[in-house]
Amino acid sequence: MNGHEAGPGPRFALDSSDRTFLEEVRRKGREALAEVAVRGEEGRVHRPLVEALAREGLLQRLFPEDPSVETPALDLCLMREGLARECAEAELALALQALGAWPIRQSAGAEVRERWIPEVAAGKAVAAFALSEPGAGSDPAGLTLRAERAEGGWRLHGEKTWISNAPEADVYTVFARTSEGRGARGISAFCVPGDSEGLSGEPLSMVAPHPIGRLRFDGVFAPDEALLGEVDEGFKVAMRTLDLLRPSVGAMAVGMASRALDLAVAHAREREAFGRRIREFQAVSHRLAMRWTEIEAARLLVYHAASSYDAGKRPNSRHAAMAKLFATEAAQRAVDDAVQVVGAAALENSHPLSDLYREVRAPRIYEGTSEIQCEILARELFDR
Ligand code: COS
Repeated sequence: MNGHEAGPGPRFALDSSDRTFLEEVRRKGREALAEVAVRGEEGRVHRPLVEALAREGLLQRLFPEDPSVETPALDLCLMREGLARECAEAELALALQALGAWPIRQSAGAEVRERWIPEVAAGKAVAAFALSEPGAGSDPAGLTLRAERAEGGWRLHGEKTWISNAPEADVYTVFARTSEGRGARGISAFCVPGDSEGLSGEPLSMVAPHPIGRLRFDGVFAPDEALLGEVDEGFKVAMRTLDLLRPSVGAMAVGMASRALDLAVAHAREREAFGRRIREFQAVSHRLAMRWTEIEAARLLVYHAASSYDAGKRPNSRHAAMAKLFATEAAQRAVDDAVQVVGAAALENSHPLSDLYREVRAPRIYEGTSEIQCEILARELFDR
């Protein structure tokens, strides 16, 4: 540590315990998780990796044993940033446990919560968040999977698609229509075990390897206790989940972009063309300087969104939207420019930049497209 870092540090920066945690996560990603990750099957849930996340103590940090203690948003962001830089598969597996199980931890009754959360935190149960449908992604208020009243509970009929960890997850948070004609005000959330009778599905193959699939509900029974929160209040369960998760998508984007920048800088330092190192061409060095600045700006927005969430700000939609929007768009530019600097070698499938190039595209779409983040911000900008 140099003299500048020994003091309290600048006001808008991580404190030393956060920085230490980030470094520790990176080390775990590099040393313990990467070697487990390579043994996974592309596009499928990798259970040994989920268990390894628990062995390394990361999942437990997201699900504190005391249910009255909130999931720490900044810790989630630091984990996603650190893992995205070192081991993308581990990052994704961790994020999906948070996304799928947080609504259960937050909104289930004690029995359902205690049935699932300890197993999710121990990496023994895999969780998933089932909101999107073939006809409702950006506008989940239009979802049509319906839950009909039945003796002792509900019966679910319909389809979900682009559900990460489906169809292999052990437990799903499922959003279903309980009142017709009421849009966002007629949706309820349910906790549905993956082995429920009438639940089936198949995996989908995407641009980047990602465990994701479709689900079909043919009269799946959900008992009354499976309801998460109140009847017709499920849309808010979804939005509260996204308030926590969206900054962390930004954090993952920061991690990816930082890795891309590292690779481009290392290349530009060594690579020679026209009799000199290519870093000496300003078209290269200034381009990377711009991307570095954007990554740092994204990082600050992410830390700010997460810290304001941890400070109790609800809803945190403005900060969450800004962090996700800016960081995912900046990451796309960073990865694209890194590919441009490294050139054809970056497009060989064995090059880490080719993986990043495929992986960086989806975060601008899932958990709310960039346009949806702008819509959230525009409404607040004009209505406040
Ligand atoms: N926290 C708590 N409640 C919230 C909330 C939040 N962050 N955001 C909205 N709500 C509440 C509103 O207060 C409103 O409650 P009342 O019925 O009591 O008035 C209700 O939810 C409906 O809100 P709104 O009218 O704003 O809903 P819209 O249908 O207009 O949708 C957006 C708003 C566009 C923001 C929403 O549809 C969205 O986020 N879309 C993207 C979804 C997404 O991420 N899809 C990807 C799938 S998940 S991988």
